[in-house]
Amino acid sequence: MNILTSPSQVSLNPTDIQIMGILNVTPDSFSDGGKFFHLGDALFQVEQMIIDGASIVDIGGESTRPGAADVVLKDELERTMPIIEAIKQRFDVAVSIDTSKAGVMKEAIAHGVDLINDVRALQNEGCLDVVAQSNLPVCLMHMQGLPRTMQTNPQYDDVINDVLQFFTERIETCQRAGIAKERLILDPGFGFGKTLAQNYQLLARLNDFQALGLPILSGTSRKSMIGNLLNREVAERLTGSITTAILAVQHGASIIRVHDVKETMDALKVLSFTEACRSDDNKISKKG
Ligand code: 9MG
Repeated sequence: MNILTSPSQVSLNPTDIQIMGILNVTPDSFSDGGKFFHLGDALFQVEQMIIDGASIVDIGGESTRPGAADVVLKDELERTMPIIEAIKQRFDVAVSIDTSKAGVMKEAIAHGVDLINDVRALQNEGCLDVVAQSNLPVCLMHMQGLPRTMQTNPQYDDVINDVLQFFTERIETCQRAGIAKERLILDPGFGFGKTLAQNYQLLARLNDFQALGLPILSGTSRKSMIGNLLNREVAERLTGSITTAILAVQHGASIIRVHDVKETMDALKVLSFTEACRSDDNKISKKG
């Protein structure tokens, strides 16, 4: 495994491990209380994430936490475009737009983003066409229901098979729309219409999705699947977040979406060095 730290493009090679740092620019962002909503604060946070090892910064102007209300196009554009522009002017980092709106995707592409991250997997009107007209990679996330109600009573015949089927259908739909399979990234959508046990089943069997031959993105950072298991408030979920990030990489994920970049990077370095030492071939130079 190879931890990428400073490419300005997203790697779609599953042996390259990348940290995607989260920058929510929503006033009600669940784990940072919206404190990075001001441009200067947001840029400071981005710079720190890059120093700490993020190779992708994910910008989201719509809260997707359970129960969140919808945001209109104009508000989402006003929240996200200035920060995308400012990051692109100042930093050499890949920028991802977290949106499900075709209008936001279109503007973000015009502003030079490097990745589309859609928690609705391009199912909203116009999204397939906008992405097909670009050459960008796109993350297709699985969600059952919609953020407002998704945690009410999630139902699956078999969560692994159902998510696999969903991905198979979305991959085919994307290809038919003119989006090459090689541009796709898959994400099981931890916390998006799943019970606690279903989330951990997905984590334990993340490898099953490798059968589809695409990179896997995992986002568990500070989520309820950690809080509810450990009985921890959002501010106390760091250990659980790092543990699930490392498990996800061990189970096949290559892009890890996190709030705590520095701590996750430390854990990844430990994992990577351990893996490198698996074959004792005297190529390892670190002492201690
Ligand atoms: C925007 N967003 C919130 N959680 C996410 C997750 O788990 N994956 C992806 N791709 N996006 C997410």
